[in-house]
Amino acid sequence: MTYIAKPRMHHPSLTKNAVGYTRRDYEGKISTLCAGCGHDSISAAIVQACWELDIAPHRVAKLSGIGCSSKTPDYFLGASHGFNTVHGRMPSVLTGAALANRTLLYLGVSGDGDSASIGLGQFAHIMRRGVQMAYIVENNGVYGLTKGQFSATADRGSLSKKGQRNADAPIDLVALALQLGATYVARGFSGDKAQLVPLIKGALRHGGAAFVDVVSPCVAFNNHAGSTRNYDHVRAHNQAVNRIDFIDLAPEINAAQAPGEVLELPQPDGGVMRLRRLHADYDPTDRIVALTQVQALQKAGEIATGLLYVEPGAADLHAALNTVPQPLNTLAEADLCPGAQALAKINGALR
Ligand SMILES: Cc1ncc(C[n+]2csc(CCOP(=O)(O)OP(=O)(O)O)c2C)c(N)n1
Ligand code: SF4
Ligand SMILES: [Mg+2]
Repeated sequence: MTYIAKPRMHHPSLTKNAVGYTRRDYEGKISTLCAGCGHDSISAAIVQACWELDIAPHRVAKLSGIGCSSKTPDYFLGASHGFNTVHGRMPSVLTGAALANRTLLYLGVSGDGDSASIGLGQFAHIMRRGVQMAYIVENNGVYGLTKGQFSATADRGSLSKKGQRNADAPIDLVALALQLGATYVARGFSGDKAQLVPLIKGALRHGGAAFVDVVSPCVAFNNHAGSTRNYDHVRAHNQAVNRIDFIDLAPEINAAQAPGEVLELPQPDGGVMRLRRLHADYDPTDRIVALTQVQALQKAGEIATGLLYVEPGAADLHAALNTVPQPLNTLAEADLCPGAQALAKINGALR
């Protein structure tokens, strides 16, 4: 396959963010995905989120598995660190990288096949360990790359392009992430960028395991009538429970908003995330309520989107293990070796 490189020239008047980069600096190679694939819209949302958050591209490490979705890190953040792993194994590689160097921002990109089929065990353990990351699943209900077989997230009773009915119960990654202890759980739709960009920004700012499930139609194999992942079906059944209006560092109450309409969530970096409630009784800080309400909407045939759960002061794996702040490859022998006396003491305690 030949890649068409984008021209490197920037117009001098392009707007720069606070760290001196234009939006173009967050792009990657030209996409080779099918025209209209939802995954390309998610790449554009990631570019927008990182640019707006003033994240320097070289501070990000993007990791993925195998699939059309897992190819997308080639199409955004071309100046970031990247590792395209084996099918379903992105979480363990991300965990290792995050443990070795906690100074980078970790962005995991995966597909529903990659995370809910072959990689389900890995998905479970990265969520329960609380690895600090933004983990995005580009969920189309099929294995797009291998030509449209049902994935484990496909709804029971939905039809394949050739008319076969899916007999298996679906795995809902949102419900799983909630049960497994993820501390930021959201769902977006690739066709709603205004909702998706703030959800990704919130995940990148979160202090623990952040999971974003993005319904992302596959136009080649899963966009027909009878599929529950086609653009029309998702638009008709998308039930946003809230909207993140903005995340900023200077909280200011908007007097026009009714009491209780805006929920303010303090962030670890001193900022405040503000949620505009769309369902008055939806409480995104209560894990059990979130799980119940997401499943109730699902039973009614609706797709709950928005910030479904957040634990504002969440801790991560580094806090649990009490690790050093420096990247491990910068530690000298003196930092790593406690000395003969300390070693003798440890050995003595084990006798
Ligand atoms: C170990 C292994 N098993 C199977 C495959 C074949 N394979 C490649 S991509 C894929 C599924 C991808 O589906 P998904 O993660 O949903 O990504 P999509 O293409 O739909 O974005 C499979 C089964 C593989 N590459 N490696
Ligand atoms: S096969 Fe489907 S998932 Fe893959 S690029 Fe085409 S539309 Fe996207
Ligand atoms: Mg898929």
